[in-house]
Amino acid sequence: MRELRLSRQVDLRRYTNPNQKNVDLIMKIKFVSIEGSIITVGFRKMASLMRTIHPETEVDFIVPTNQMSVLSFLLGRCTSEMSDDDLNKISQHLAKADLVAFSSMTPYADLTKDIISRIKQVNPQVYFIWGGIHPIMAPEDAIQHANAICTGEGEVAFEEFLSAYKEGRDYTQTKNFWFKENDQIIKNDFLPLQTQEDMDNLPLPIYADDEFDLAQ
Ligand code: B12
Repeated sequence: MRELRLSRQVDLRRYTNPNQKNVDLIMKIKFVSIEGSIITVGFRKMASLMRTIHPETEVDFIVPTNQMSVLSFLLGRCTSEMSDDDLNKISQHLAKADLVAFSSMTPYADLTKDIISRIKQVNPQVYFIWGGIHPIMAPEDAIQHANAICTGEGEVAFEEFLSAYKEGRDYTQTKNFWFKENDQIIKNDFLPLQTQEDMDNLPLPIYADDEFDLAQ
C-alpha cells in the first residue's frame, strides 16, 4: 500500500455543519469558465452537477472577448488578453474561495495560468483544479499550474474527488485526475466512458442561473 503525505490536510470542521450532519455549509467553491459563455456545454454540464452536489457553488464566466462575434473577428479583436486592472479584480474575487475549478481550452491556457498565479499572490491557500480541453490535450503543461487536473470526463470523477476531499480521505487516487502533491505528480488511470444511460441521468446543463460574468 502506497503511503502518501498530503500537502494539504482538510479541516473537516470547515466543511461540516455540526448541527446538520453531512450538510455542507461553508466550503466556498467557485466554478469558472474561461471562454465565451453560451456554447460551453461541457462546463455547463459540470456546473449543473456541482450545483446538485454542492449547492453553494458559484458559477463564473471570464469572457475575454466574444470569439463568436463577427465584428470582433473583423476588427481583429479575438484575443485572450485582458487589462491588468480587470485581471486583478477577477483574481481578488476568486481568491475568496477555498477551491477554484477552471475550465478552459488551449487558446486560454496562458490566461488561466496568469489568473491562477495572481490568485495565489492574494490567497496561497486556494486549491486549484483545472478541467476542460487543455488539461485533456496537454496534461503535462496544465499540472504545473494547478493542484489537480481532470484529464477526461469530469462528472463522476469530480464527484468522487470532492467527497474524498471534503471527508479528509485520500483523494489522490481519483481516476480521470492527476494530482501534484509535494512536487510529486500522481497520474491516475481513466474511468470507463459514460454510457448514454449514465448521461441521461445527469442534470441538464445550467443556463442563466445565478451566473456571474467576471469581466463586467
Ligand atoms: C463542439 C465543439 C465546438 C463548439 C462548442 C465549443 C465549446 N466551447 O464547447 C464550437 C463550434 C463553438 C467550437 C468552437 C471552437 N473550438 Co471546438 N470543438 C468542439 C468539439 C467537436 C467537441 C467539444 C465538446 O463539446 N465536447 C463534449 C463536452 C461535454 O466535453 P468537454 O467540453 O471536454 O467537457 C468535459 C471535460 O472536459 C470535463 N470538464 C470540462 N470542464 C471542466 C472543469 C472541471 C473543473 C472539471 C473537473 C472537468 C471539466 O468534464 C466535461 C464533461 O465530461 C471538439 C473536438 C472533440 N472531438 O472534442 C472541438 C475542440 C474542443 N475545439 C477546438 C477549438 C480550437 C475551437 C476554437 C478555438 C476554434 C476557433 N479558432 O475559433 C473555438 C473556440 C470557441 C470557444 N470560445 O469555445 C479544439 C481545442 C484545442 C485545444 N487544445 O484547446 C478542439 C479539441 C478541436 C481540435 N481537435 O482542434 N468548438
